[in-house]
Amino acid sequence: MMILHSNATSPYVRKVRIAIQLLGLSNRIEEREVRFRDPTDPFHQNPLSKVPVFVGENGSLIYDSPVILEYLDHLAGGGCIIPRDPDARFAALTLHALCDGALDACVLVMSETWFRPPDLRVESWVDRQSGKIERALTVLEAAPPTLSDVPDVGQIALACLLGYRDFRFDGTWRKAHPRLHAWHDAFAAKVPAFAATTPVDP
Ligand SMILES: N[C@@H](CCC(=O)N[C@@H](CS)C(=O)NCC(=O)O)C(=O)O
Repeated sequence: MMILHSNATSPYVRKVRIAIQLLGLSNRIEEREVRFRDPTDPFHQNPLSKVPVFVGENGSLIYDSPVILEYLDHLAGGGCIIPRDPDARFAALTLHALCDGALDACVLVMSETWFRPPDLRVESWVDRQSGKIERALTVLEAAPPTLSDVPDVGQIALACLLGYRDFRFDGTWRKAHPRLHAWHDAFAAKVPAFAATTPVDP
């Protein structure tokens, strides 16, 4: 049995959980919720102490989420969520990188409130990160990706980015981004794993 070291609120883990279901791999992978503060939790085998962490077929340790998605695609035979055609492939990978970059900025914004007392927060830093998120959403709103039969890694990442904006930022993106709103709803209707992985605070 392969293992996904997991967390119910992480958007990066959510990408992996959606991919597992899309690729029909659920019965080969056991999910284990990590205990971040427990130094003996096996996910710390990733020296960065970040989830997701995956243990592959031969016991190999695999991270971070883009690499895990590539491994899952390989397990499923290849060319499923990472297209083989070069144009489609690099479009999907670039969309994936854009959405992950926007997610990184979201997590940095949240970290200001999670880890810093109010008098030590740096507004200019939050504004800088918020600018990245806003510019990414503007570009995506101008041309949302066409939803493919089996969503690729870029589309999975976009759905998880929008889901994270709902979860941690009160869904404020929806009003100014009607095309992304429609895209999000179409993705949710097409991919049951999206609703099944809706994040919840413990
Ligand atoms: N680039 C990584 C990012 C993973 C990441 O930032 N995970 C967060 C949870 S959302 C985490 O584990 N944070 C704990 C920490 O940074 O100490 C990926 O794509 O897997």
